[in-house]
Parts: sequence; structure tokens; C-alpha cells
Amino acid sequence: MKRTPTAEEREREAKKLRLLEELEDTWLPYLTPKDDEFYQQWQLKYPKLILREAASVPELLHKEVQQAFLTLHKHGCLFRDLVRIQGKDLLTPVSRILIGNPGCTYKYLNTRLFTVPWPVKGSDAKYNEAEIAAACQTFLKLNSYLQVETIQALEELAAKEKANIDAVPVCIGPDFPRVGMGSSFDGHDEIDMKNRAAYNVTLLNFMDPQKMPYLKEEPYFGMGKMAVSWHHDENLVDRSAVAVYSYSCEGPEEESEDDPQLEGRDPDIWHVGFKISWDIETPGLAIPLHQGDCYFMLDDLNATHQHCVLAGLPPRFSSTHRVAEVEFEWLRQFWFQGSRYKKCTDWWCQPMSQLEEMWRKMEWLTSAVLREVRREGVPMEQKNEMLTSILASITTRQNLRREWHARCQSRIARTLPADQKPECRPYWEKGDPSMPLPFDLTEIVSELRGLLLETRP
Ligand SMILES: O=C(O)CCC(=O)C(=O)O
Ligand SMILES: [Fe+2]
Repeated sequence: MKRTPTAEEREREAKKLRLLEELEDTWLPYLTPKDDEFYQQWQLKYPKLILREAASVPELLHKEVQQAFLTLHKHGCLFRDLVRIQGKDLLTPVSRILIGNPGCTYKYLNTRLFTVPWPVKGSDAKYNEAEIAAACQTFLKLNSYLQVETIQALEELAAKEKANIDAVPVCIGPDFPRVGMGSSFDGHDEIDMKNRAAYNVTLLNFMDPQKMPYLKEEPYFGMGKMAVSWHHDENLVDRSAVAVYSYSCEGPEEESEDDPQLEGRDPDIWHVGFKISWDIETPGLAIPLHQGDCYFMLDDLNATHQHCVLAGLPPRFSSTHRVAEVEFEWLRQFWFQGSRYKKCTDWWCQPMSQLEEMWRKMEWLTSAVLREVRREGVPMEQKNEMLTSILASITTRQNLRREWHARCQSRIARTLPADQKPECRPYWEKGDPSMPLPFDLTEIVSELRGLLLETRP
């Protein structure tokens, strides 16, 4: 069953279609390092995008991180997600795992991932395999490294912005102090900088293009096959950075020579693409990513620009470090992902059963409120107030239950292997004596609507 897209989603989709129509069958221009203007455009239009090539990262860290990726892959810890985009259920071509602070989650494309914990101080996480534990520790180490690099890059960016401001002659007198000249780094930046680099999770990606023959073509620039389509990273702390470690499993001898005759990016090499949102004037960028290269999206780059991942030939992993926001909506999301978390750790078992217990109490409380609104002798005005507020929340609850039930039943969900099969939980049959209210709230919603009409003044 399809969810109706929101007005905002419809508008965005229409805008995108208008843009594509406007382009007709011409491609927009984009630049690669082969182009003369590449570095100039990068500096001018994408100054908050930073690349650190593999050679600048300690060799030992490369070894450890690359081993850790392979270990998690070997133990089958990465999964394709059954996401929902504009009411459609889709299986991502990329397999993923979220690692991070214990208890953290990250939601993307209507799917909440739960961290396999990394061993921060005081963590008592248990892992199914010593190798998985070691891999999580390695990603914590990489996280600290990338955090330090990010803060340094932010400081450099701030210094550059300041130099630019100072270089502009300002014709204002001493009565107009030049505070906050449009720069994002004014005043108490030190703390802001640290917070915006305080990565609490990393989302690992993996894809082997050889095993994924149906990749989408990049639609605006003709950049070729995409592993991840154009997007902004969602649900991050405002202006927080994202740091990415890229590991394409290319043999050193396979590296193809750039043929200057060929137009556009090399389809054998993995790239990250960047463009400014809704801008068809500024050329896009396709930045080649070789084994161990890292890139950083600083400050508001993720908001003002979109990025995509362009597939190369070899399999590739990436570790994308983020400052995830704290949010809610956990129970159904967790069980929707089947028993995948059991593969790595039992960390979530206890919190989830505790949460379910609290949820159960909420069901009983809801039934008590329903009893109260049905009771004779409650003054009309008071009854009207109670009904208005409870009807709204029960309706939302019913809509969400219906949506999740449908997601669990989708055709594509049924194709998943047993350990990844979505479980619709909490769920119970009609007349279950342990539950005070039915799962399907349709009848209760119409009853409440009727009661509300009666109490209309
Ligand atoms: O793999 C990458 O380089 C980036 C992936 C990405 O954009 C994402 O996971 O949001
Ligand atoms: Fe992304």
C-alpha cells in the first residue's frame, strides 16, 4: 500500500521534473581533475568540501580500517535496507551497518538504524565474535582520527574566511563594528566547531558493482552509474560535518591511466559527485576516490549542496562519520529490520524489551482514558476537550500502524531471507486477552468521532 506523498514531497518532485524537462536531452557540464577549471571551481564554489588523499593518513590506520571492513563483511554484518521513498518500498543497492555510541540511532529514508556499539569508555557491550568487537574498536579509532582532522579543517576554513573578509575593503566607520560579517564562524566558535565534529555514529556502506547490474544512470550530468543517488544527508545536527573514509578494493596494478581523449569521469574509478542544489549554472564536480582517500563536508555544505556516489569497477566500502540527532520512533523500526542486530551484538535486547514494557503500559493508559471519555456524567465541555486531544493522537497511531503493517507485508519484504524478514511488532490478534485494546483502531476512531459530534457546543 502506498502512502500519499506530503505536499512538500510533491512540490519537490514537481520542481525536480521541471528541472529535468528544462534540460531536455542536454547534459549539464561537470568537471573532473582532467579539466583546467577543476581546482579553481572547487575553491570558488565548493570551498567547504575537503579531500585528504590516502598518503596523508597513517599507514597503520589504513591497514586496520581496511581489515575491519573485510571482517564485518565476512561475518555478514552489512545489510541492504528496505527503505521507503515517496511511498515506495525499495531495497538499497548498497549494504550498510551503523556503528557508534551505545544507544544511538540514525534515521535515513524513513528507516532507523540502530548502532552496533563501539567500545567508548564505560561501555559494557558484548559481541558475538571477538573479530566483530575488534572491528568496532577500529572504527572508533578512525572516528577519533577523523574528528581531529575535521576540527583542523574547520579551523583552516575559518582562517581562510577571515582572510577573505579582511581582504575586502570595508567602508564603514568605527560606529559599525564588523561583527558577524555573514561568516558562520563568529564569536564562540571553538565550542561550535567541536560539537559539529563530535561524530557519534558511522554508517558503513558496501557495494560490489559486479553483483549489482541494475544501477541507475546519473540523470543531470551524465556522470554514469550511481551507487547512491543525489541526496543531502538527513537528520544531522545543524551545520555538523560529515567525514568519509573510502576504501575501493582496487589492486594497485589495475589503476587505469587517465586517457585525456576520453570525456568525463573514468567509469572504472569510484567518484563522489557534488552539485549545488537547484543550480544549473555552476558545473558539478566528480572527484575520484582512490583506496584510502578521505573527504569531508564541512559546515553547511551538506545543506546547500547535494552529493552522490558514482560506481567504479571494484567492490568498495566507505565509513561515513556523522553527528546524528536524537529522535524517537524506535520499536517498529527495530523489529522491521528482522533479527539482523543479533548477528553482531545483544546490546539492543534489553532496551527494546524495556521500551516494549513501557509501550504496553501506554496501551493500558490509553484504554483508561477511553473509559473516561465514554463515562456518563462528565461535563460536556470537559468531554469535548478530552475527545479532541485523544482523537488526534489515536488517529495518528492508527495511521502509523497501518503504514508499518503495509511496509512489513510489501512484496519486496517477502523476498528477504528469513533473518532479515520484517517483523510487525508490536502486533496482536483481535480478542487477545492480554491486550486492553485492539491493534486495529479503526472502530475506536469512528466511535470517538461520533462522540465528539455529540459534544459539539
Ligand atoms: O560512500 C560515500 O562516499 C558516501 C555515501 C553517502 O553519501 C551516504 O551514505 O550518505
Ligand atoms: Fe550521503
